[in-house]
Amino acid sequence: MRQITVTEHLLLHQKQEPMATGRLTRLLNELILSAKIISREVNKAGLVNVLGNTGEINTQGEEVQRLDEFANSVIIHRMQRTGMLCAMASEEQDGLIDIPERFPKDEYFLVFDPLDGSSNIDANVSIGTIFSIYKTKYDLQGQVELSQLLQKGSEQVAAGYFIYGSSTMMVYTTGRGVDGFTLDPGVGEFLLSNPNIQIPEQGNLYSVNEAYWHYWDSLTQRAVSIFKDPNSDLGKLYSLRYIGSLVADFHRNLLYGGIFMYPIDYRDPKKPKGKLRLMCECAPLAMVVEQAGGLATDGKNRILDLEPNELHQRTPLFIGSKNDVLKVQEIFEQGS
Ligand code: P6P
Repeated sequence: MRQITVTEHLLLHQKQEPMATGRLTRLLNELILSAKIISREVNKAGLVNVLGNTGEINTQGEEVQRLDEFANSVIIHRMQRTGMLCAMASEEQDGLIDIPERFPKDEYFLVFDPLDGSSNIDANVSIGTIFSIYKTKYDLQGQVELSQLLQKGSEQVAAGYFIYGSSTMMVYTTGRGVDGFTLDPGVGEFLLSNPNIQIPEQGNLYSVNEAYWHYWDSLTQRAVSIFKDPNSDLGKLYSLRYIGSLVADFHRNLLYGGIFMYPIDYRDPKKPKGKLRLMCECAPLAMVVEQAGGLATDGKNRILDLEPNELHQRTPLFIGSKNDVLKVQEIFEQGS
């Protein structure tokens, strides 16, 4: 079968969009180049002493790994030159990333997590880049304000991730289904490998860090317990799979079926809404999973309906196969 490259796929989709101007295609192509550069470094990380901590602390108070910094700077460097963006925001940086005056601007806003799961870099566990693209609604003359950019996930025009694992893959959606591409390092192209991904309606995997059991409220404990109760009405036995790398856990569940949960826990009073960030992690993955037939909630509310009030707003996350997420929602609704 003739292999379709992601660039061809983007152009095909662009032709099918009557209003398409090619700007989003240009933006995604630049992101793809960034991911190829990051993939090259991730895949040789163990060899060129790129590993190890810089000793710096990022906006989330986490140790910044050299590859984190590298990925962040590659994306910023390449994307600011596209002329398609009015601003960017990175999980690694506190505030907005402005586009320098010397570059043209346009109406798109890119939010990204440059290298999620980076604490696993030294152990060669799969890690990923998550991206989310919005169109701004305001005439952006001059300095863009954050308030003009904070939009709920349902407003995304594109979202997806790159996963750097046994192979490097890109999974993305522009609202017309979800497709997966695998990088052929020999030719340096992402080739269509998983067309029209559909997540199984019910899985048999649940992903959660059970070490936090005693920091969860009783409803959360009940929601997690359902997946290991042989007498539950889920009707099947589940396995626990948790890598501690969101993109890797999400990607496996997307393909095999299952639910990933990162509930609110009461360990850290500074994180009353849980650990994961709404705009650069949860909303893009929620768009992907919904386009693949799954669901994503904060336990009660659809992730894509949550209105962000701040850039690094956190949210609890229950995401994956429709029936599994609905089961959790049923438990939370019973308890409210
Ligand atoms: P915990 C990685 O730091 C990350 O943000 C996600 O990739 C991952 O799902 C989560 O944190 C793991 O968190 O608390 O289980 O170690």
